[in-house]
Amino acid sequence: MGVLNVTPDSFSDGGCYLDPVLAVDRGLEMVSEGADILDVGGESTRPGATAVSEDVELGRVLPVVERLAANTDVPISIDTRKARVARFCVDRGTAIINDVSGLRDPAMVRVAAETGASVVLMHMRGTPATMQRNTAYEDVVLEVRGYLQSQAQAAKRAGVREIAVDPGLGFGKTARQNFEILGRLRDIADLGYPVVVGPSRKSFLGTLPSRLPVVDRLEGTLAAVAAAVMNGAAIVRVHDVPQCRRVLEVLVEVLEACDGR
Ligand code: HH2
Repeated sequence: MGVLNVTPDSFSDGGCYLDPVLAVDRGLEMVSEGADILDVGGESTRPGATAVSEDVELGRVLPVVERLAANTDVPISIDTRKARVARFCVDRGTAIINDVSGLRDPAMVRVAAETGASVVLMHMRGTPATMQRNTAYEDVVLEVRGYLQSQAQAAKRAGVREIAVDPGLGFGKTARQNFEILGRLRDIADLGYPVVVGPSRKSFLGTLPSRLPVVDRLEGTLAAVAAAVMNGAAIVRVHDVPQCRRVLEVLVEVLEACDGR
């Protein structure tokens, strides 16, 4: 899943693709680099980010979603917490709703159920503005797992057809908790839903002794991707598509070579 942030303030690519023409070019470039899904977002959800209005978000994403849907067969995903934004995008060709607030809003559940859109359901505590204030968990993996299970079951009951779950790396978790989630991802994959992970360039990858800035987090991202896939992840959300693709090709060989043993 290639990340396309149409925002001025995303933590690693903010301001790069605010012009819809540049955004669409970047999306098609990621397709040519091997992305199987394009995830378009119009609101940064980095820690401390302030929410944007529905109209601002729609103004950013709709022209991009429309043009991408007309120019590629790769499924488009809309990264939004707002039911109205999701509805407009699905009406214009988006196949997947990526909701970092985990379908907390009943209106979002209705949009997914009524339109038949697939959903990525992610765990986050609070909101992006507050999430890093409360990172105390008794067992982070079990708590995230329990939340994803109950939200997914409720969504199924409400008629949502296809659900993937995401533990929400960096959303209300300490660096160590993010590493623990990656290491114990199998416990979440055991729920039976495809698991999505989004480690790409995140700050927990820069908290190691080497203290790396965003531009130097590619190798850490790829290490996190490898750990996640070996532990059951089905979809990885990344900015650096060709590098990730090459890592995935090797991982697939490793997994296939052991198949059935
Ligand atoms: N992370 C971000 C945004 N959306 N969606 C899912 N399903 N999983 C994630 O881990 C995830 C996500 C944050 O990363 P990014 O889009 O690069 O930054 P920003 O929120 O600043 O736009």
